[in-house]
Amino acid sequence: MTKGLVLTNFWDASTRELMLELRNQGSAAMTVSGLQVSGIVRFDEGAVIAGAQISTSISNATRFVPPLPVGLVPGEAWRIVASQLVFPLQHWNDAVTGAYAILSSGEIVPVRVAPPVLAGSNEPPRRGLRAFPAPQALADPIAVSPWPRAVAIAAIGETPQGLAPTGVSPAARAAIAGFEQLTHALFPGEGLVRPRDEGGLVIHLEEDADFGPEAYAITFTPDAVRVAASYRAGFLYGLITLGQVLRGAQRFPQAYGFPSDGTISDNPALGFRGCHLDVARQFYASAEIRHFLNIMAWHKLNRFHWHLTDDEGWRIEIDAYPELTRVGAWRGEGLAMPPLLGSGAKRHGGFYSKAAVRQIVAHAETIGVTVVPEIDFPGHCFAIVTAMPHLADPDEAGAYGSVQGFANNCLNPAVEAIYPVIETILGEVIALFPGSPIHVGADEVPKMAWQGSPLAQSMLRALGASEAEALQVACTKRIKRFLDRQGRITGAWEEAAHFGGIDRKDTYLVGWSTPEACRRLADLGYDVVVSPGQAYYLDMAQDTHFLEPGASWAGIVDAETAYRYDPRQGWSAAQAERLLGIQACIWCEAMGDRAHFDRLVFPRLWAIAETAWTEPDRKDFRRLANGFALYPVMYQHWQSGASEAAA
Ligand code: TNX
Repeated sequence: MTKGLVLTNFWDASTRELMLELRNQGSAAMTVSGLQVSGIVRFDEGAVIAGAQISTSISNATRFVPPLPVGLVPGEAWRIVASQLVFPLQHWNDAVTGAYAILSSGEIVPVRVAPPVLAGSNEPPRRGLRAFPAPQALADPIAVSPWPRAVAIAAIGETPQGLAPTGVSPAARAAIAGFEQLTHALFPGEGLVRPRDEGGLVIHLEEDADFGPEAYAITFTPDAVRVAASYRAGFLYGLITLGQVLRGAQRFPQAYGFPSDGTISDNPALGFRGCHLDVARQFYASAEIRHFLNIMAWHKLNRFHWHLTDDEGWRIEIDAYPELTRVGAWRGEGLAMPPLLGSGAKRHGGFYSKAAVRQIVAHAETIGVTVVPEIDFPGHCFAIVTAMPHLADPDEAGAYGSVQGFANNCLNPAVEAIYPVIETILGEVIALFPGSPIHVGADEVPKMAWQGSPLAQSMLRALGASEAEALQVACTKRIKRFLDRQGRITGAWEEAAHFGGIDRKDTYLVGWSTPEACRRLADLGYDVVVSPGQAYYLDMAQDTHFLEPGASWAGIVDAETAYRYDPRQGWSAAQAERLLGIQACIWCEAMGDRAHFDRLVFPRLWAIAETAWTEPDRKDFRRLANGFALYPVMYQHWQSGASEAAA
């Protein structure tokens, strides 16, 4: 039962003070003896707190206690002021987003968190997607993104009522089935695919031996359309192009049409066209994942990097260790995992059962997407360490902290017992993702990790090294050898190249810290997926303004900046041979509010998808942006307020 407690964050950018005001807006008096908060903001050691003391703190989960229980009659407030924060707030979503109070009776009471207030401003914080203007008539008369390799339209004809694809080869038929599934899911009730009897224009899918796996060609004539391809993916992409062209012509006839004469021939610039989603910080139901996969497929993205584990949660069922999800998938008051990143007292979270994973993998396959699971070792392991505390070095003394403020959040590479556990976990994961690369993390081990572990220190001496990262790489090397034996490609973040690095063969690394770091991976002989935070991290804010959501440690990235970034810029021909592709990353610290998801992910994902597919000299931001109003988004959270409607 809510009792009318409301928490408001007041941020003063000039003094860098955050005031948390807990007000009793109910009708009964209460006595409060504690306030538990979570959000992105952390009240690290060093922060100066007035009005309360911190009684417990794990990353962003903080419990404030007053010097004496605070009696709050209706209308009264308890104020806590924090200054000298190690990470001052940059954007409004950095504030406290989840809270509950502990009454002196011991009762736990939910607290409603009001939108933050910025000192000196009466503007509301921005949430949801800016509306996109209706497309205008530009030089290119068809709506397609990513833009194809070659487009030659001789005439625009009448717009058909729908498409009736037909084909006899197994590849063509599988593509038709995938396309139907995709359009029905993304555009229910539009009748994009319909039988001839209902006005569907016949689309002939014809197999031709000369096409690459994802290539296709379309020939338009007044009576019929032909799609030629050699493989299922090529047919599917040809159909998606036609589906986009049709929707453009139907919805915005002033801007787009459907050709009656002409050709499109197409082939992607890059083979690895990825998007990553962090389901550990915030959990996403299977239905959300399926919808997101559909959105990816509509823009011809073909790799889904599923970040299934992190400090804040373990999201995949492992039969051998049910505690991983029993403990690691749920956060809440009184649970081993505290409420984090906006979750409250009530048990919050979730995980994917094996059946759910199989369904998602099968669905992805149907629409041309390979799912790459990531199980992050040995860093970012607070959830597994919490679920399996016996994996620590029993003689470890002291504590180290991660960038995200978790203590002792890594598996210890010097503890032999971790390896059979890792192999058992990966064995089960491998069985769920037939043929996929397996990404094993290997990122962000704290510099001070394992300093108090005698086992780790003697392993370091044996390696002749002094830095924790050397142990991390040794651990990843061993995991890599296991995956080699299972016949799988190993994926990892860029840190796996440090200290000599893991074996190059059957490996790809995702570069994330800077564009230069990505290029260096190529120099070291790794296949590289380029995903620098400065261009492709979709949790970065699109504007410096405090009331704009997002993070900014890697920079401010609007859609045009993301689009103009050229992943090959400065690469030599030899380096470029190592470029597998690019990937957007959706880190989800801020996505507890799904309005942020829509605002941060779109339209930037479409911009990155076009860079992945379209050759640099064919890119055109004006043409791409002209079509934004056509593309499906996740949640339909649109920004309210007319003044910003046409940004
Ligand atoms: C860095 S990039 C991380 C993530 C965070 C992200 C937030 C990388 C390998 N690690 O753990 O979520 O920044 O932007």
